Order: sequence, then C-alpha cells, then structure tokens
Amino acid sequence: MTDEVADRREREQNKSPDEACDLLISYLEQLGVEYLFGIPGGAIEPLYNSLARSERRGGIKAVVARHETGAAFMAEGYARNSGRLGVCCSTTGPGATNLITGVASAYENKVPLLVITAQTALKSFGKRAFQESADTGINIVGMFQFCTRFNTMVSHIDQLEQKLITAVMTAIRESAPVHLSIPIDILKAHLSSAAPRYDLPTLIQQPHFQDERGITRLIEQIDRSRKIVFVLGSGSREAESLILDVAALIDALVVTTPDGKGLVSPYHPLYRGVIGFAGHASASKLLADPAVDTIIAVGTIISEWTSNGWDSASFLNDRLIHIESEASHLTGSPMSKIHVRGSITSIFENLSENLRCKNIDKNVSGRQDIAHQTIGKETTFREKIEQVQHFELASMRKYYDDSSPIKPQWLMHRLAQLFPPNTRYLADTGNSFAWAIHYLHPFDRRMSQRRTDGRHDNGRRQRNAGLFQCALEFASMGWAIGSSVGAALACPGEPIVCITGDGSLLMSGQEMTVALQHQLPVVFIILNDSSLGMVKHGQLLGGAENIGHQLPAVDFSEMARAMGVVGYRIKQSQDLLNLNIQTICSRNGPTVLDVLIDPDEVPPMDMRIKTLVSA
Ligand SMILES: Cc1ncc(C[n+]2csc(CCOP(=O)(O)OP(=O)(O)O)c2C)c(N)n1
Repeated sequence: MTDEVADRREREQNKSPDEACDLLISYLEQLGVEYLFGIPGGAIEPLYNSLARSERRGGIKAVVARHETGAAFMAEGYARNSGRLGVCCSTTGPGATNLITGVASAYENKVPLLVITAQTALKSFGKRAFQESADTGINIVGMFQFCTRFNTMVSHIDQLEQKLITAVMTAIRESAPVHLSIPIDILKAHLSSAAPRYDLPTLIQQPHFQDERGITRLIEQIDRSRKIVFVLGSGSREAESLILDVAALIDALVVTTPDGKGLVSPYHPLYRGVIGFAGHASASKLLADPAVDTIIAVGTIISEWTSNGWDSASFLNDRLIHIESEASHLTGSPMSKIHVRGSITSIFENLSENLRCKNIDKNVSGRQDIAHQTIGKETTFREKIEQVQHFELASMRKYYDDSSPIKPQWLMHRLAQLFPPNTRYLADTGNSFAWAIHYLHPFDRRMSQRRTDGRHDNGRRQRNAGLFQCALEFASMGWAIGSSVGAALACPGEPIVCITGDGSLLMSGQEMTVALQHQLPVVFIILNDSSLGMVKHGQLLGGAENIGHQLPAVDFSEMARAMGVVGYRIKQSQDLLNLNIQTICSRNGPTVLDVLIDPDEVPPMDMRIKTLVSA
C-alpha cells in the first residue's frame, strides 16, 4: 500500500462518512445485510467506495459476480436462505440490463430484493452520455417496471432517504424486488451526516393481521369437513411446523406444490408428495379422492405448475379454501369457498389454539401418536424412513439400479443418502428440477426435532427456504448456480448442493468461480446429457420437430480444473459411491461432479407437455 493510499484510508477512518451512498450503506448495515452482490463499473464506483469503507469496519462485503444476472440470483439465494433482504447492484446501461432476468426471477418467486443501479450524472441526461440509461436513453427505470414493486430514479439528494425507506419497506412487506436508479452525482453528494435518521428494522416489521371473519368461517368449515387435505406452497414456509401440528390435530393429510416441497420432510407420516409439475400420483390421487371434501391451500399462488395445469376436477373447485398473506395471490382462486387473508403464522396459531380448546381432536389421539412416534427418535429416524414413505417409492425401485450410464432417478435417490441430513438442494431449470421434484427426498432433521407440544418454535429456519429449492415460476436456466452461491453465504457450514444441466452450466457456469473466490463448499452436480434435455424430451413427448437441443460433449471436470475448482467425472455409479462426500462438503471451496446421465430416460414432465400441446 502506498503512503498516499494509507493516508487516505486513515483520513477516511477518522472522519464520519459523508457521501449519500454511505447513508444507503448505513441503512443496509442497520438491517444486518451482510453481502452486496454485483459488478462494479464507472457510474456505480461511489457505492463500491462506500462498500470498501463498510467492509473495513466489519460491515457489508462486496461479492462480485461474473454476470449481473448471476448477482441477482445470488441475492435471491441469500435472501431465501438467510431471511434477510437480498441486495444487488450494477452500473448503468449494460450492467443494469444484465440484471433484469435475475430480478424478474425474484419477482416471480416472491423474494425481497433491493436492486440498485447507477445512472450517469443528472446534468448529462439527454446529451448522449456514455451508457446513459435515463428516460432520454435506454430507460432502465422503464425496463424494471414490470418486475419490481417499487421502481424509481432518485433525482435529488433530498429524495434518497425517503425513497430508500419506501423501497426497503415495500420489498419486505410485499416480498418482492424494488429498484432504485441513482445518478453518480447523487451517489457522491455530500451529506452533513450519513447516520440513518430512522429505525428501518422496526419499520419493516410485519404486522400480524387477523382476518377474524375469515378465521371464524375457516374453523366452522373445518368442523363440518370429513376429510381435509392441506396443499402447502412456498409462502407457507414461515409456519410450516404449525400447519403440520394443525394437520395432525384434525386428521388431515398434506401435499405440497413443487416449490413447497422442501418445507415438509418427505418422510413425515402425513405427507403424500407433490402436486403439479413433476409431482406424484399419490398426491393427485389424494386430491381426486371424492371423500376429500375440503382442500386448504396455504401460501401458494395458483399457477400452471402449482395447480397441475389449473386442474379444476380435483383441485380448483368449490372444495377449496385458500389462505394467503398477500391479497393479490387470492385472485387466482375465485372458485374457493373461503379466502382467508393475513399472517399465515397468526392464522395457524389462532387455529391451533381454537382447535385445542374445542378439543375436536377427540378421536385423533391415535393419529397424533403415529406422528409423534416418528418425531423425536433421531436414532431410528433413518431406519423408519422407508416404512413411512408413501409416495411411489416401491414402484420406483426399478430405477435404482447401478447400471451405466447413470439413471437420473438413481442419482436423485442416492444423493439424499450420500449427503448429510439437512443438505440444501437447489435444482435448476430443466430436467434437473423435474427429476429432483419427483425423486429427490432429502432427509430433514427438523421432523425429529419438531416440538410436539404444538407451540411454534421461532427457529431461524422458520423464515427460510426449505431443504429443496427451485425457481418454479420464472424458471430461468442457471438460477440454481448463482442462487446456491448466495445460499452458501447465507448458511455457512451447511451443505449446499446445486443440481444443474450441462446447458445451464454452459450458460452460467462462470459463477462457480465466485464460490471458489469466497471458499464456499458448494457442490455443483451437473446432469451431463450433451443436450438441452428438457427441450429434447419436450419435443419428443409433444410430437414437435427434433431441433436445437444438441450440445457438444463437454468434460466439466476438466473445465472445473481449468478454473481451479476440484472436479470429478462420474461415468458410473461406483464413481459416485467411491467419493468421500464428507470431505467434499467440508472442503473450503466448490466441487464439480460431472455426472454422465442416461440421456434417454424420460423426465416426469407430462403435465407441461399437456399444457404446451393444448396451447
Ligand atoms: C434463460 C432460459 N433460456 C431458455 C429456457 C428454456 N429452457 C428450459 S429448460 C431448457 C434446457 C435446459 O438444458 P440443461 O441446462 O442442459 O438441462 P437439462 O434439461 O438437459 O437437464 C431450456 C432451453 C429457460 N428456461 N431459461
């Protein structure tokens, strides 16, 4: 370090920060944000200067992605897995346009992100400044309009604090991305103090609304029902254990949407699998059972993939009750007999108390015993797993052979056995998430740790994503690669497995080097079939032309090594079984498992094909 630099640093350390971007960073520090994901560039430089100052005082660290979409995916993965605000940034122009796919993904997946893009100086607007992206240029605020809930340019320094507070409150309250476009001269503007005036952590606290009328109707309906099924979506993550307690109390069974899959242990005695895309026949059969007179969908938007292609025969009909925290998510279920809106935790706390008081569980003590037998016995937990697994395991045994090339079904089944319990699996768009939704059943210690007194344990995981995650609604290739980097930063010490395809890896694989740089033990499992497999099988199943899916044969273990990442080529099952997974998971850096899978195995994607063909 030169004397000049050292002097400047010392001066900086001794004086209070006084640039507008320091105020912004101070607010993020106040919120406990640990990382800011992005790529620097001329116009955003003041923010990076401020980040450097923050990093030196033990504050927020800059994580530099290789592509801005990767930065947004990382912020999404961080937010999902930490329960904190995800923050990403880019420079003006191409940096900002590169961010959009990642921001759209968070928007569709309902993940709170603060997106900061820089802008050329105010006085240069309309003069064709380099990379100008105001409304006189390529108009970045215009481009973010449809994938954010609050989206504005800060056109005067006096707007900054208010707009930042509005942005963060909106992101958290509405669980969505928000965007601030900030010109460089505003980022650099001098302030008399960069100390936050307001207490943002208090401002973002969620009010626990009670929809009294809705809850009363819900209780009456439960009383009247003979057989109830819960459908849990990803939005029920805050109250998953409470919901399972209530299900046990009223003798209900539980299924999940594909993106809710990781919230319930697949081995829970009340669980019957996934409905919707790549789901289980056991779940669809249960919903179609005429004896089921009430279906309670919790924390889910009604979309093609969560509703089995808008299946009105067995799901979207007048048996439905829809519980949601967001009013806008209820618009997809006008056929419901009841809508209950409010904090899902509060609704289920209320329900649980009410049901216990009424003692309506008069004939369910036996059922509760079944649940409790499985819960709380850590030593016998794994042994019991095969016995309590309800969904199609027996019929799937034929796939669990160790032939070569490796069957994706076998691989998914094996992963849950080879990796430690509580490994988080992020499955990418393509056959990866189809195979994983159907065949990967992660062990979940939470089931054996769940309290049996029915009270809600306010553990950290309550607010977080489950052990299985995918980007169901926007479904961008490469999502899992960036997102698993963010997840690893959010969950130090917890195993993170990214399951992705060779096409996605070729699209976004450079983000693995971020895991390398930050010594994150992410395990990237590449389903290598030398094709855009989902496209190939989609064309075959849907009777379309056979075109555009071929990829070159790439050795990703060599590619990994070229980047300095440890890589293994897995040609047959024994190659996988020979690995020391424990060592891989505790390595200070990522590992690539390049798995040559059987390209002819057809993934469970018929629901998608039906919708495409009928379009
Ligand atoms: C960014 C993006 N581009 C295109 C698509 C359309 N798409 C969906 S799956 C898929 C193929 C993915 O191939 P690969 O990553 O190799 O995974 P595989 O299906 O072979 O497991 C494509 C092109 C998409 N979802 N996202």
